[in-house]
Amino acid sequence: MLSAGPTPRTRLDRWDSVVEGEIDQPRRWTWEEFRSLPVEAVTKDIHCVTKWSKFDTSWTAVSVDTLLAGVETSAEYVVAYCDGGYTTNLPLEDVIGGKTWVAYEYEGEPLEPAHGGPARLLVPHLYLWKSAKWVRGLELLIADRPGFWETLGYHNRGDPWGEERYAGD
Ligand SMILES: Nc1nc2c(c(=O)[nH]1)N[C@H]1C(S)=C(S)[C@@H](COP(=O)(O)O)O[C@H]1N2
Ligand SMILES: [Mo]
Repeated sequence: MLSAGPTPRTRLDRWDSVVEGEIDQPRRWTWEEFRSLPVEAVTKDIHCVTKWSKFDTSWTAVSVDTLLAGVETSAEYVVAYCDGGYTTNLPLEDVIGGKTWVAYEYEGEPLEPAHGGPARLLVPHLYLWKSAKWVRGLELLIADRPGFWETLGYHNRGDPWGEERYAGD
C-alpha cells in the first residue's frame, strides 16, 4: 500500500510544521523557517512491509532531534499527522537519538508530491508506513494512540528486523 488517499498539495506559503501536545509551548516553523534549520545528508536503506527494500536511498533532512531540541516532556509517544489526514504513531524513543528525520529532498531533488513532498517523515529503521508523507506535525503524547494503519491491523511498532508486520507478529 503506497498512499491511503489522493496526493494533497499544500502551497508552501501555507505550509508549516508543528510540534505540540505534551510540551509547554507548541513549536511552529513556516516553510522558510523549516528550510533554514540545520540539515543532514542521510543515506539509508528503506523497507516496505510488502517485502521490498530499497538500498542506499539518499535524503536531505532535518533531524527530529533538531525539532525537539531542549523540549522537556513527559510524553513517551508521538503521533505524526499529515495533510490528507494520515497518521502514524511511534514511541518517542524511535524518533529521537538520530534515527528519524523530516526529509524534503530525495536524491538531491525536491521531494515529489507523490512521495510526500514538500516534506515527509523518514524513519528508516521501521517499516515504511511509519515514514509519513506530507507530514505537518508531531503530537507528543503520554498514552499511545495507534495511527491509520496501526488501527487497521498493522503492527504497532513495525520493526523490519523483527518482521513486525501485523498486530500479533
Ligand atoms: N501521509 C501518508 N503517508 C504515508 C502513506 C499514506 O498513505 N499517507 N503510506 C505509507 C506507506 S504504507 C508506504 S509503503 C509509504 C510509501 O512511500 P512512497 O510512496 O514514497 O513509496 O508511505 C507511507 N506514508
Ligand atoms: Mo506500505
